[in-house]
Amino acid sequence: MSDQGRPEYLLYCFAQSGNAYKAALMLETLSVQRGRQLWAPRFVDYFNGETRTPEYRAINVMGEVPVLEFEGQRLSQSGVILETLAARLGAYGPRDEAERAEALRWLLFDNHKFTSYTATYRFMRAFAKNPDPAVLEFFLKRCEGAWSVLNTQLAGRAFVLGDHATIVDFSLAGYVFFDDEIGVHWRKEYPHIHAWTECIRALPGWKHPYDLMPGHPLPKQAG
Ligand SMILES: N[C@@H](CCC(=O)N[C@@H](CS)C(=O)NCC(=O)O)C(=O)O
Repeated sequence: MSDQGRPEYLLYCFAQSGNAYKAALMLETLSVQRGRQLWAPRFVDYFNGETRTPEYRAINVMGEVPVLEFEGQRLSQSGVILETLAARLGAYGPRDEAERAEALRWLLFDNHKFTSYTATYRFMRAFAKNPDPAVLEFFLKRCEGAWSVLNTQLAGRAFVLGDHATIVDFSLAGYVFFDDEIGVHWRKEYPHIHAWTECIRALPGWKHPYDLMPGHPLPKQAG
């Protein structure tokens, strides 16, 4: 808690954002483990265009969620947020230099391929009106490539870097609990990803994104 009794971290987020979920879940598990609420959500009305407003661009020039606010600072990019939280809170960070390089390797893979393709595919499938089937098919193929890579890495490991959860797990887990909206059956098609999602679910404080961040369900569209 801050001196004013507010949680130390304010996370700009909304329920449908897997990128925000990465930080929200890390903060929530640490809140439960430490017996004090470390973070509070600040709802961003993405579906009504808030991230495109000049006011929001003044908060984050990239116009994206998540943003983490603490001690008068603001950070964006989930990978930077996770890495900063790990250093500040002394949890889920890499244990040595070799693991630091490995963590960065997986964070870059996640941001370039795993989350980015999965998030785009899920957005088109779950939220876009009349998505082009050829575009959907293109993104599904890219997703399948990325999902196969992670499935292979997870064979014989509870978590991505080994037997302990790290920021890499929170990063890669941004969208995996939206499996119904993605239309993927982890247990049947990617069994090691399925086993890993069970390990993440078992972390004390785990919640589904829709139960952790504000804004679900979306209001029904008029007309
Ligand atoms: N690489 C960024 C991706 C962030 C991102 O794409 N956020 C989405 C919500 S999940 C967003 O705010 N999109 C708004 C936009 O692109 O206009 C991160 O890891 O934080």
